[in-house]
Amino acid sequence: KKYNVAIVGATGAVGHELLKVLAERNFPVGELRLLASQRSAGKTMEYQGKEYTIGLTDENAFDGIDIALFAGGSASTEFADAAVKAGAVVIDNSSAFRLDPDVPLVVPEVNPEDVDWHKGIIANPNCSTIIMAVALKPLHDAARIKRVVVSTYQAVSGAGKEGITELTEQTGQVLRGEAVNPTVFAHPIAFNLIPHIDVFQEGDYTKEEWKMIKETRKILHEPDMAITATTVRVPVYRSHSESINIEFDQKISADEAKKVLAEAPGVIIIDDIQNKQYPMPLYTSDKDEVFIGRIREDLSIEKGLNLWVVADQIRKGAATNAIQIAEVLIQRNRI
Ligand code: 11C
Repeated sequence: KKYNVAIVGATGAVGHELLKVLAERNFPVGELRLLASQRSAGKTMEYQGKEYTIGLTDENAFDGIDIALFAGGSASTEFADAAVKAGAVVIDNSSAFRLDPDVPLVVPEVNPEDVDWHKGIIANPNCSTIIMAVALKPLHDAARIKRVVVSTYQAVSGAGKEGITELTEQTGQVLRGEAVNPTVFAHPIAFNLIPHIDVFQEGDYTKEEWKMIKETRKILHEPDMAITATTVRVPVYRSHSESINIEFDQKISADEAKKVLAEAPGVIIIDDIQNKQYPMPLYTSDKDEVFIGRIREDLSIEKGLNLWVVADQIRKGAATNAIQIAEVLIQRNRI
């Protein structure tokens, strides 16, 4: 069976990646409809050697569509309901519905069964949340997590194509001794780190930090799990990195953790310190897995681990996860 697929926001960084991943995974696409805002409607994009003209996203754009992949942004609040009314299942990469109790928030390696209770919309979590959840779930099953302390090192492409352009331009400007003019980020990002992603909210945490806390609790079905986060933008093009400290209820050694993670779905361990092997964003990009290394016991507490986790946030953190959700929907007969 084939499915008619719409991509809303096809021209952005996530939209491009959605198209790439659909093709790579040989997703059973029937009709493909590429949609965007007025600014991009009428332009063309290619999929499997065929040219597609981008249509305008509006209420009537979803007739006959089975799966509507929303790349993110304000289109979701504006048009997700219209897509559902037209009979499509929406897989939404924006933050609009993630914490809605009527909307499943799904990472297929972690909580695939949550797609079963969807009412038309399934939310794709925030990129840094997805990456962390894939690493936490197998360890939580093995030794019950008590508390998580995470610090992120997030690539500029998390802010879209404009983030990449800003880093490139500023790097050139700094090297030529010219002044830089930040527009995407609050401060210069070239040769700098910015401990501020998205807006500041309750308790002086950023929205990105709250996403990591609240979304992880929902995905793991642990509404009270103690999680604290510091999210930082770094001058890296692609792949988010995370330093994760975990305290457990039960003792788990580094060796046991390595065994558990080696068998976990969607995880690749790179942890060979003798040969200086550990995950790095330069080498994890354009890949679908979550890479974990520097797996070691936290010697300051009795039952703790430290991990270094890296993954391509546009792939596993967005496009790949969304398409995996569509695959799970098909496997579980929920479409
Ligand atoms: C970033 N995590 O790296 C953000 C981008 O909630 O899907 C993704 C925003 C979201 O800037």
